Amino acid sequence: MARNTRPKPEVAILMGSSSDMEAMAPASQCLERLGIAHEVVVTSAHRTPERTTRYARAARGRGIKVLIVGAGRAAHLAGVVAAHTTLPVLGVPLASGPLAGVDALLSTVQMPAGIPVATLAIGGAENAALLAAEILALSNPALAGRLERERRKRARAVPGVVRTYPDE
Ligand code: RP5
Repeated sequence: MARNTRPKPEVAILMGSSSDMEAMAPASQCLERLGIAHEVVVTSAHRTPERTTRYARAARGRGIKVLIVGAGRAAHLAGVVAAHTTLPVLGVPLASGPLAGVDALLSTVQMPAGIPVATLAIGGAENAALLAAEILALSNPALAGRLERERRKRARAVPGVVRTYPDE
């Protein structure tokens, strides 16, 4: 019988609704580029509160090391997840309502002392993935090397002087 050699996910990307999928896709794409095993889960703090709680409580035992949590509007998903685990929780406020993400930003960033949520920019899914990778790279030198290479690639894409006047 073939053994399942698929690596266990180290990062979980959670979001409150299927409608968040597009905004959170850059997180998954970035983790894939860096070769980090992860899973993407839709679970809601208010529509499926028991499932969300179960997931957060089981995460550490399943080998998850960092949780990226995106939600829009009155975004309490990251805070609820953080309440049930001491794994690092990276919150991504999403622009999904008439307040364009400012509501989600304030809900995510203003956690009372004791239950931390490290909050990214509105729509900051890619940076959340990079930050998760940096956390994992603390104990993974090969990944640290891949992150260095990613930085150099981004630096090469910045052109420097693009115009002089008068021309030579
Ligand atoms: C939040 O409410 C979700 O994270 C989503 O951003 C927003 C709207 O959800 P839907 O009504 O589109 O499912 O819970």
